Amino acid sequence: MAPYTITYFAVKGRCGAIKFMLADQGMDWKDNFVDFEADWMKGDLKDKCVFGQLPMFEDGDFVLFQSNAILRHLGRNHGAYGKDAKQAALVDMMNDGVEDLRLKYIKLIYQEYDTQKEQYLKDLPTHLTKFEAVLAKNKSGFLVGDKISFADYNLYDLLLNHLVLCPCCLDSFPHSKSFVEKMSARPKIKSFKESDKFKKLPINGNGKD
Ligand code: 6SG
Repeated sequence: MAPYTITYFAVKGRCGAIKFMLADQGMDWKDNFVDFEADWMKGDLKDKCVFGQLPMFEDGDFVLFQSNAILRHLGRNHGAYGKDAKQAALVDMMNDGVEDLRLKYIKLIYQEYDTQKEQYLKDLPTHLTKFEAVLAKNKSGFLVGDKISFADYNLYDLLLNHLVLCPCCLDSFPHSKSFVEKMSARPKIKSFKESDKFKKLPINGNGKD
């Protein structure tokens, strides 16, 4: 039986990075999809969630909320959290940077898509430049040190979303582009992306991407 269960809406959303990480680390999980109208709005699950939100992650009888806490938990358990305390702090820093951009992306998708997309794409290079500089400096091709970390899966997931939003958004960022290519070429990520588990889910819950 899969050791992990992910309870979330039937979207990639905030579970995209978690699933790339699990797949790449050779871990299986069970998806428990929650229907927004039928289950979430009418049932009592929301009241049982620590912050009234999903995803919920179950590792046996250990239950965890907050997508970034879930990433960190997996990073600790699967050796994807830097090689020492300083690298772990740098991984945290990079993941917080990814979260800052993800929040902007989510705001665009769910609140401002029809009015602000052009402005968002104008501002995007300013944000992407920062990740580009880190990737250019670190010769391993990863964000921190010479090993993959949970922040890499998180950045990868978010860059894929941006490539759907604007297919040429990485054209002036060669290191970011090759980061995405290298991540996509990892055999377990490649086969996960070819699976129904990945393909059947839309990126977001409102049909916008
Ligand atoms: C939504 O915000 O997917 N959780 C979401 N929404 C329901 O009642 N800081 C934490 C974390 O990192 C944020 C959690 C996050 O874990 S994620 C949640 O629980 C609530 O608040 C974004 C996402 N949206 C897609 C979606 C499908 C069903 C509900 C939300 C229908 C489609 C879009 C909105 C309604 Fe929809």
